[in-house]
Amino acid sequence: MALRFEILGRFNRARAAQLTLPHFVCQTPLFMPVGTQGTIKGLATSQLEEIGCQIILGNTYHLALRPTSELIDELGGLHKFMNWPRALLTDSGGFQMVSLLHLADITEKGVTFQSPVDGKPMLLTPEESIQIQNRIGADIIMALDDVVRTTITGPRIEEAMYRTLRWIDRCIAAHSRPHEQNLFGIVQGGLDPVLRDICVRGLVDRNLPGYAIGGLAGGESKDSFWRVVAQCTAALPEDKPRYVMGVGYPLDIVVCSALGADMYDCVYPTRTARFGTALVPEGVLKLKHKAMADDTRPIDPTCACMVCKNYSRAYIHCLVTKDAMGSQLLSYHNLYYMMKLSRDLHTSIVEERFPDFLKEMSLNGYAMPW
Ligand code: PRF
Ligand code: ZN
Repeated sequence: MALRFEILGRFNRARAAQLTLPHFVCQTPLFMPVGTQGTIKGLATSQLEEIGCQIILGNTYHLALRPTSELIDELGGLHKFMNWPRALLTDSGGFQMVSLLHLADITEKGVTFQSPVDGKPMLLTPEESIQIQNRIGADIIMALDDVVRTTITGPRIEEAMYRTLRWIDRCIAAHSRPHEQNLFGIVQGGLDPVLRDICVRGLVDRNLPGYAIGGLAGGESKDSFWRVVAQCTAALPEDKPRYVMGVGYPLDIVVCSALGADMYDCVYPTRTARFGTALVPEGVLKLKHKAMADDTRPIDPTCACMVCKNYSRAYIHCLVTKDAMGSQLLSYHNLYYMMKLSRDLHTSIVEERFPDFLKEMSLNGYAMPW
């Protein structure tokens, strides 16, 4: 195991912890921005440090195609290649193929797909996914899982859950750097509590350094989503980090943290920035709106970020859709917002003020589900 997880405070099921990884000591709950080709679109790694990012996500699938994991390995690993001194996590690649390439096909061997480079059929096995992730060198690597949409029903959900359990053993056997990299297992099982329970138990038996809850944020109702998270966090070990994959919206992160989850990742803050939307305490602010054209206020007058200290809504309105700087400034602010949200969650739990934090958030106009 290459991590330490120390719980610093709790409120009911919520916890605030210190997660010590090979490259960085992180505070949880934490949000991980998503990079694809070894970059968070539009931001330099020095800016990510300035914003307070502790750990960022890289995608095995994208990195394996270009520049290839062999080259990253030769050049000293992804940390060095992208000049990021803090923690990194790589996803196993299967989910990206299934969600990006509808041509992907899953068999017991692995995930087969057509190469977007030359159209040739390719196969990603659990062993290869781990070998690639070992070469890339992230602090946390993810098991290859069989992901199906939560909105489908029937035997395919059960097949995918059992296959994910069979694949975890192939992943564990293939992992060559357990003292430098942490392999997390992924709980699947759709919205079925019986299948989720079997999957949690199966993974917990393998005594992994951390666990992810997968297969969510795919169009299911909030109620079903929260129910699965609540069930999984209640059954996963107290002393290991819990990561809800592909989540999410600020409110989802608050709710999942209240339910005992610790880690999150989502393209939302940076993707929505590229569409001209800023995250603010009241929800969202659309910078494309014509009301912004002569608005001299910062995006969020209560925000201490470089963008809010230096630029007006009017200026960003003018840039948005016309110059890359518009989406860069918005991505900077949005990630700063997510980092502040993570920090506020952490400190309010440690300082036993979590209920006050929830109340303040609802006063800002967020409708809470309780
Ligand atoms: N599995 C993997 N990556 C993911 C997910 C998953 O279930 C999700 C949730 N839909 C986001 N990213 N490997
Ligand atoms: Zn700001």
